[in-house]
Amino acid sequence: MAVDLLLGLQWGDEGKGKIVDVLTSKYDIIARFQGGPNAGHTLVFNGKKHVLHTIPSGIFHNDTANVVGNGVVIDPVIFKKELDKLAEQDVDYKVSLLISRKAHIILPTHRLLDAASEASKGKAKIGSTLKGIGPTYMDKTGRNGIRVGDIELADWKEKYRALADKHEAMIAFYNVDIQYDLKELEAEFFDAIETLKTLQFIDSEEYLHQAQKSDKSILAEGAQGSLLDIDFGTYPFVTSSNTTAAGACTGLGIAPNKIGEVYGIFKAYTTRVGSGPFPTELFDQDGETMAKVGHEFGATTGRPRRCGWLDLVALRYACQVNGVTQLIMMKGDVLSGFKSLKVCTAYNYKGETIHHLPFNIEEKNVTPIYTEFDGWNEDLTEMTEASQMPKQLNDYIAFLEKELELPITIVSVGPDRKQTIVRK
Ligand code: 2SA
Ligand code: MG
Repeated sequence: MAVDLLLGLQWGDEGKGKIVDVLTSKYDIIARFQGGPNAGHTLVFNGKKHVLHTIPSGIFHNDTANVVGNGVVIDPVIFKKELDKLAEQDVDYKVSLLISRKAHIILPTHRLLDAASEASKGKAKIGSTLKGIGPTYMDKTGRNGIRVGDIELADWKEKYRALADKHEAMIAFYNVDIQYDLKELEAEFFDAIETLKTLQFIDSEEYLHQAQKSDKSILAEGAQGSLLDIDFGTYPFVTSSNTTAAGACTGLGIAPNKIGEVYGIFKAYTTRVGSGPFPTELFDQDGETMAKVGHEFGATTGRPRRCGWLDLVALRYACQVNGVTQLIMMKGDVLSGFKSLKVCTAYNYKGETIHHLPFNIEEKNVTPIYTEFDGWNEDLTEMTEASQMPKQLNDYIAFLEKELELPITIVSVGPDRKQTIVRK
């Protein structure tokens, strides 16, 4: 059976967690393929909010297996905290949570290196989540990393020491003011490693291969968004993994010809957290309204998210890179009450109209060209059927479908599982 993918098409926070949770009943296995505790996947059900960082969003369903793939980076300390939260809600993760031996481990010094690197950049900082993501992937591609499978081996602490010592020298090299007590951080780290060891480690590519052979249904869950992809995003203001469809192949060991549906999720407007270009960003009342009504704060760091109009140039690009087969539109409810809505359909790039994402989308090069739409006043949050949706919303959706040449099959009208309209 083919493996379906679910990916964010913007700069993250599109609502992947909610949709994975909604779709989970259709799947036997949910598998995360990249990123780590920089992600914040928010799920709301039974009136309660749950935020997951590293653990796949299928964990609240009893019959679903949840795989943390080889492409993921794991911080044992944060992972342990996530497990504690799940235990508080009586989620029995011991059976359903499976971790790839090939996933890399975030060390305390990776986090410190992230902080030192950001501090050294001053105003040019990436605005990372400070979770050690960049330095951990650097050690992975530099062939120095420590993997989950290593902690089962007798000599792994020697390897750890050598790497941590090297990191300390690198931190000193940055020559920035970072205070830390490594002994204390290590005590917490090694304690969390013991917790990690109580979980099921697997050779996840083999597990997923066998699952495919026995016709199990698998959904690969992305983190962050396509415009944060290390290759295709707004480099260098990106994360350090492939967030796009190809990342599911390398991050889980799934062959490209085994991919089925590619669900692409986007917000009805755009948000971004951290630094970097954002052509349709708003600095006015409209942007403030989106932030306020949409509760646009980072689910991991609490940072306010920047808001702006929907950018179809960027969205089209993301659909192409990912091979999206169907679209899911989130947070349409946040736009209720706007007199008019704008959608960016092209850029004025150095005086020329273009429809593709150029190498450099810095503000000084790019001015968005907008199409304007009438807004709607109806509250969407109680709607459950497509037939209840206001005409202006239908017009907005029809325009997006035409421009993107893809169907919008699900419209989400609130954070709760129940606030989900299936269109076709
Ligand atoms: P990092 O930490 O090295 O991956 O940061 C690099 C850039 O990637 C952005 N990034 C994110 N953007 C949106 N959402 C993310 N997850 C959290 C959330 C973020 C939060 O769900 O809200 O709580 O702040 C996420 N993770 C990484 C980051 O802002 C940098 O621009
Ligand atoms: Mg998020």
